[in-house]
Amino acid sequence: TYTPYSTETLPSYLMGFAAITERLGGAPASWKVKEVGDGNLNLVFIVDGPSSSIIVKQALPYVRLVGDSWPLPLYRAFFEYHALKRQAERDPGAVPELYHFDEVQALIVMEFIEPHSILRHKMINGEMVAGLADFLGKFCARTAFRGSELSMKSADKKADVGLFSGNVEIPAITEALVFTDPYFDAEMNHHTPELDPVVAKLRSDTVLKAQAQRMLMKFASNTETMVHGDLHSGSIMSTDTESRVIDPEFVQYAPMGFDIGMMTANFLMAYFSQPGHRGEDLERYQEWILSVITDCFASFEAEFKHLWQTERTGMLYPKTLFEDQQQSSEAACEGVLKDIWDDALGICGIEMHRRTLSLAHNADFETIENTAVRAALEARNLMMGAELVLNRDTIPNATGLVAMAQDFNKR
Ligand code: SR1
Ligand code: MG
Repeated sequence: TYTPYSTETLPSYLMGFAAITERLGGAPASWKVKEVGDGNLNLVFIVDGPSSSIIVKQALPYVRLVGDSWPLPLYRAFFEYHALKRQAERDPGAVPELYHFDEVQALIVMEFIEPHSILRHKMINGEMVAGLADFLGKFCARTAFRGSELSMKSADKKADVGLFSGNVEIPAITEALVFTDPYFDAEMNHHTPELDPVVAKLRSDTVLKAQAQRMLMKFASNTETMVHGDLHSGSIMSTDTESRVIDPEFVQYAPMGFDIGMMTANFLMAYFSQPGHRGEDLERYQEWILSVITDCFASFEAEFKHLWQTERTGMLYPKTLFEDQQQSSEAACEGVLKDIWDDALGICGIEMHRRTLSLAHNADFETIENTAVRAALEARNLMMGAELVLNRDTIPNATGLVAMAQDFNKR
């Protein structure tokens, strides 16, 4: 039966697995166990042995952030495990290596990624990460392309959509918390009090709400590819030169623009929140964040086009239709990229709203203690989010997107 482990009880569970014992080295009594979960849902342990360290992630049967009044199925660990396996195949080296999965205990043992730390904390501290945009653009492009029928056999893709459709409650969190709750006075919502007038304006905008629901309809029913589903700066770990993606328990099949759109929103929130965190190097650091956004889209586009040319083996846009027509194939690829861009901007705007108005906020803004300062920065974020949801068709490219951010940053 399922038992949530503690720092005291975990070693006796782990010592039952020879490969784990060998990996950690030494006697179980010498292992040091820390619980470090700072996310909203799970237990996360670091186990240090004389030879190496590992991560043990165990799902709890409820939402940790809220408590046992909000039950959540343990089966999400099964989907996270399968997501990690697929991401490792689609972008080798991008995610932690898997060592062990226990479905009954809803528990995954995996690589301890060190000396990396959570990107969100690095950005709040004003630290730059070389190669970040290139890595993330490629990760989004490779997982989007290789998880779709541009690459996969149609039968395999459909079987996988079937497998992941067994996950209901986790997408339901996104459907409510991301796409719906920000736009009305939902029970678990909260926002900085000084934002009241801006929030009232957003919630009275029926065109905005209709657009958000239109994006929800796509998210819930469009199974283009397997997305990470929660790709924000808390799901990325970095050193100054190297990055990895973690934590895909919100995996589902969804539009190809979802991950890059959500990630961009989190970079924009890092950007808008910076005046609350730093003084003299503010402009330089904000410019770096914007360069991550433009470079990320450039890397995404280049990699997607490369995969289009070299790995288009699925039933979508088959080479038989385009083989002697290089130009029409390129035009078709541009069309797909245009749809991804449009979806990414829509998701981006909605994510900017939900992290300021719904249940789960970002440390980028939350750690700004002066609420008047915080609200002024959050207002820029909210208004730009609305502009993205309402008028994304007027933004031609990432240069236009960051120019818009610079404009809102002056308001
Ligand atoms: C109740 S879960 C709240 C949020 O935490 C996760 O990290 C997801 O972002 C989810 O929306
Ligand atoms: Mg998470």
